[in-house]
Amino acid sequence: MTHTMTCDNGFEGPSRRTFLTGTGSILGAVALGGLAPAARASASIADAAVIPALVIGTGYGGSVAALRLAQAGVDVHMVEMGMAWDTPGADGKIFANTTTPDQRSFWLRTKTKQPLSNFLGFPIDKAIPRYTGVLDAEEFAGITVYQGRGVGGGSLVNGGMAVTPKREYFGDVLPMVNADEMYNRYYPRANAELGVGLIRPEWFETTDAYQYARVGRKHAQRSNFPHVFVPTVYDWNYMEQEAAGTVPKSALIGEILYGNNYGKKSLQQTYLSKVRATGRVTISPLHRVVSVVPAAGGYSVTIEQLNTNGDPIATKQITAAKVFFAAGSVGTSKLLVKLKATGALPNLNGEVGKGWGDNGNVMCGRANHMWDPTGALQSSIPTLGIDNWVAGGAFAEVAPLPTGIETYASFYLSITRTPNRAQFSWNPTTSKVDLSWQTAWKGVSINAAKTIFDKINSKEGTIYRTDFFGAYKIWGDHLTYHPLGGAILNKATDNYGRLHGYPGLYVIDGSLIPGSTVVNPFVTITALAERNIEKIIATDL
Ligand code: FAE
Repeated sequence: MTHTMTCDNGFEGPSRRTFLTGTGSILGAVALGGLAPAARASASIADAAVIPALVIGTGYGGSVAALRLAQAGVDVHMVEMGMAWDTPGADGKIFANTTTPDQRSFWLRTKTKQPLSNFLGFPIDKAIPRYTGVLDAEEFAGITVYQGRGVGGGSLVNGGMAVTPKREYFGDVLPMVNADEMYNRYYPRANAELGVGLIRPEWFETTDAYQYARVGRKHAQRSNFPHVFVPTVYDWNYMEQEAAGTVPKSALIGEILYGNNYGKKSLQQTYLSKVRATGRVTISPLHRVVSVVPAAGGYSVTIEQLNTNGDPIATKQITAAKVFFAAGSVGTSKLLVKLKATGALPNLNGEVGKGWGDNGNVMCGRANHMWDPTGALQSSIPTLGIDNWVAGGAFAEVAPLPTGIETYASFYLSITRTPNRAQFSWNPTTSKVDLSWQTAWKGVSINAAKTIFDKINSKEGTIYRTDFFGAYKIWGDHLTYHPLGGAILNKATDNYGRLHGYPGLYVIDGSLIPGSTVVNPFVTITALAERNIEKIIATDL
């Protein structure tokens, strides 16, 4: 594998970030005042509105669809169940720090559910007020699926790792899509629009903030694993200024999981800022689509307006000629499965709800020797990955543990090759959508990750940390950050996301992708959306 420093078609990267967190007492982070340059929310959609195009969700797929439709002259309404995230809280900041979660941090929970639930053996989750916060830890029987909630979708909370899969693996990701078109046209377009860039190598080698990544690289090298620098959408110049103390800090004070107040180019700074500039798009935050049924003029869509307690405060019925499902893999799949089963869209085919995967996510930590400190200062944006995809089916991101103290730990999120795929189905007893994922299925991913970390531990004379996910639990095997699938391209839809059985209904998000992107998914979701919307605009409008 290449040790490439280029981003396009380059490598795949490791995974996403994430981590940690803790309580203010354990982790000493700080916060400065100031606001992110967030986009403004627009007026909310009117009851009985009749519109040409409705986009459900404001993540990657939804933002691409809205921008290209608006540029083609179509008026678009975007409906988003989460908040606008354009107004600072009492502390002068829009988003809470990862180390000090508060009501802004979680979607409708009274206790945090942090991906890394323990530290030094102690549980670190804490009580918070119920609120329409930015990170949803959505629980299914066998897995917790983390997702962003708000205008910008997953881009609000994700690690910003912007990775294009290596071309030789693209056939494993989207075998039904022409790779030449993707690599010549749509991946470059997505990378350019998202503002993807690489860390300056000289800075990487010298800054305290990436000591943890340099230690991770050294251990990988000593076990003969190739490493790669992973492109991100964080503004690297800004991070260097953070280190120099000339701008308010974000990545360097551990902001990430509950939003970055500065530095990260979320969709609000990229696609959605262009969306607003068209003047053709309205965004309704705190509005949740609950039904779509055929009607004269297209589709009748029922939308609930929510308060910040998550309760419906109004119901709106609108008519849209075209409806784009961009509610994310879980959101879109749940809607379609429910609408098919309850008779709203009975002609959706039997593929709806199928082919869901977790991108093989699994996390672990290693305990380093005292002579290998990983640093008290750790940038929250990962930028280094270890590649053992060909030999072991694992790609591991060297992730931060930005606790503010020296932990002597290396922490990793691995993306692994796994054959396991689950199905969403309607449960008439609970009137909810279930997911058939089983926790034991993560065993394949653990074994893949072990091809890297057993070898490194053996070479370094080190052991796994057992204090991050519960008492004596090595593997973070209970979650995913990368839900993919549920309305697979060319199965539930045609080859461009048109839902079978219903002209004018489209899927344009991560639910089109059959369970794995081999690397972090959002660049592929964006590029596929660019491909599909171009065809739809050319032929259906
Ligand atoms: P998504 O971005 O999830 O947007 C869907 C939107 O629809 C959300 O804003 C929902 O609130 C909204 N919605 C859902 N249901 C409804 C409804 N019924 N009515 C109205 N609105 C609704 O979808 N990926 C990477 O490539 N690199 C990373 O470093 C990375 N790190 C991550 C870290 C975390 C903590 C998490 C949670 C995810 C991370 N991801 C990362 C995954 C990435 O964010 C995710 O694949 C994309 O956001 C999915 O894009 P979609 O457009 O499919």
